[in-house]
Amino acid sequence: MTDIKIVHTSDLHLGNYFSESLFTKSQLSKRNREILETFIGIIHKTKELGAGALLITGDLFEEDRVRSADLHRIAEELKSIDPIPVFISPGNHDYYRENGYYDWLGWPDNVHIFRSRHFDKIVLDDINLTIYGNAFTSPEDPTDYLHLFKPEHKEGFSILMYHGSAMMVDEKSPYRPFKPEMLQRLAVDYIALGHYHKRQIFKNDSGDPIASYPGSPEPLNFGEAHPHSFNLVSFSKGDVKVEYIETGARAYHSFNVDCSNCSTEQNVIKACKEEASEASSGDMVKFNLSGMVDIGLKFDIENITDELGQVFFAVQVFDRTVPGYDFEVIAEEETARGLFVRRLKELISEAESEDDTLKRKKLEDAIIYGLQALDGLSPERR
Ligand SMILES: [Mn+2]
Repeated sequence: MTDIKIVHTSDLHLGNYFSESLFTKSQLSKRNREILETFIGIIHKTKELGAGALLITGDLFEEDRVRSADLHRIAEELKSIDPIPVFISPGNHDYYRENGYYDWLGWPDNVHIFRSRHFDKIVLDDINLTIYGNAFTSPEDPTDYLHLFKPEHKEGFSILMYHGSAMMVDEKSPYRPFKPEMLQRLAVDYIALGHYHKRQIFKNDSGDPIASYPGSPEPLNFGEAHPHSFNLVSFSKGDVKVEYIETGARAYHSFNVDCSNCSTEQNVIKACKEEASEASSGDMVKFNLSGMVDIGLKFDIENITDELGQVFFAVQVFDRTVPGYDFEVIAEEETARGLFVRRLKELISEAESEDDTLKRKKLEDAIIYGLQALDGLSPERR
């Protein structure tokens, strides 16, 4: 069998919503243009790397939000790598529906779209490769189609394209859940997965890769601070190798900043910058301010966000600092404050002995809210 390579990507979510509290309108459209450029970069890379096919395992588009001009651009770029074939298995965000964009007549001849929830098979004779795939045809579908999969190729390498949720524990999912153990029973050389945004490789009992989520090439929120890439999969004589090719125009970061020693906004900004030294100026950065600060000290979060916004692409700041009350000292007072703190401390130790973390946290919040109220300050929700 001749050796072949394929490029595998998924979960671009072109036209993504993004967090409106983080991005301005123009940043939001800029981010979507960047995702488009990253996708086009992957198309070009497919040719440069000498790959025999480009596989896109779902969630290429975010619902109906793809712009018509972008569809034309994508079609043009995909056509530019003809005769390299391109396969798309629609996911839950871009599920196949009649007369939708996947039925658009503008797709070039080298693009094949799977349109049924039942598996179809395409044989590429020239490179001796068989590709199986199916499509989401509704936004949710809890069926495990892998149990119904019956490969019937005779020679060459074989790939199954599948958008679904690998469930490590016994949980339910509306997005085609399956057990990872299932993967090595499928009698294909590689299962190209899609749906999860964090890249992952599954290996068989002998330690060889059999399946992979390439992950989203561009991060879409603060939960996606992990690395981003697409897969270059090489097949040679029964050997499968999965390589990550790094992508990602910008990254997300979250930092906890201890503000115990801060008494001015300038102190806070400096502490934030120090904490975020690993972030680049083009990145999205979230700061959680923590620690005990002087009673009555209230930072102007808007001002801090503004100043840090000059340093990074987009910034969010959350004030989780707490007033630095000394509960031991206050508990000794023969005042309403003293009585309040003594009573709350009793309740907190009760919650501790009951091992009720949630109750304890609520009481710890209550003691601070109560003291702020007793001190004539307006309690701030933590
Ligand atoms: Mn999905």
